[in-house]
Amino acid sequence: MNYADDKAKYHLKIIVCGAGAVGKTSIVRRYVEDKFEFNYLLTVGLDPTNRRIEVDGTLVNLVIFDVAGQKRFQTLRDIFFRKANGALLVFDLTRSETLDELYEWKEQIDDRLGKDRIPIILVGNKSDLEDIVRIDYGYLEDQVIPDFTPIKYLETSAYHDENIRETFFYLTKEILEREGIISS
Ligand SMILES: Nc1nc2c(ncn2[C@@H]2O[C@H](COP(=O)(O)OP(=O)(O)OP(=O)(O)O)[C@@H](O)[C@H]2O)c(=O)[nH]1
Ligand SMILES: [Mg+2]
Repeated sequence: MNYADDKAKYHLKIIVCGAGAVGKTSIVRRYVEDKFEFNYLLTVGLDPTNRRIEVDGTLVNLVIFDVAGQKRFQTLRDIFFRKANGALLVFDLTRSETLDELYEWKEQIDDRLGKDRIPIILVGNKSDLEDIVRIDYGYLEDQVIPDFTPIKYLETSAYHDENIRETFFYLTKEILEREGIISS
């Protein structure tokens, strides 16, 4: 695959972390291809794609690394984390156990890249299912969100295309601001 984008001056690596079936691939697919698939096709290994984004007049090429959430595919994690500029930490709003696994992802980010060194957005996905069952927001606000020190917490739906572009926009903007490329 070719990630070259001559018009973009900056290339940022975004990693998408989270347990199996939380919707990592669906979020990326919605963002890059504007498509959604109901069938679960689990990711094996690494699956990088790219998309151009403009923030405050600055053109950026995002190289988005989607990864297998299932623990049996952990061998490629070195390449996955290497030189990441920002991360999405994704859990499934209908399955609280996916939050427990997110603590392990956060630990790996801190270990490999330095504690709180890269900006993180905490993403609660599948917000379209909230009428069925969802993790209590008060609990998230009090007990969970502070643990991840995210720049933002966003609830998304890859299915309904809700907050997907916003997620990538806010993360990119924060990275560019921290690098001094755009002013805050
Ligand atoms: N209702 C609903 N279903 C979703 C949403 N996002 C993903 N799904 C479904 O959840 C299942 C898993 O989605 P994936 O995107 O493959 O999950 P993943 O995190 O990439 O899983 P792994 O590759 O195994 O780590 C699929 O059946 C999707 O259709 C959403 O926003 N709403
Ligand atoms: Mg996947």
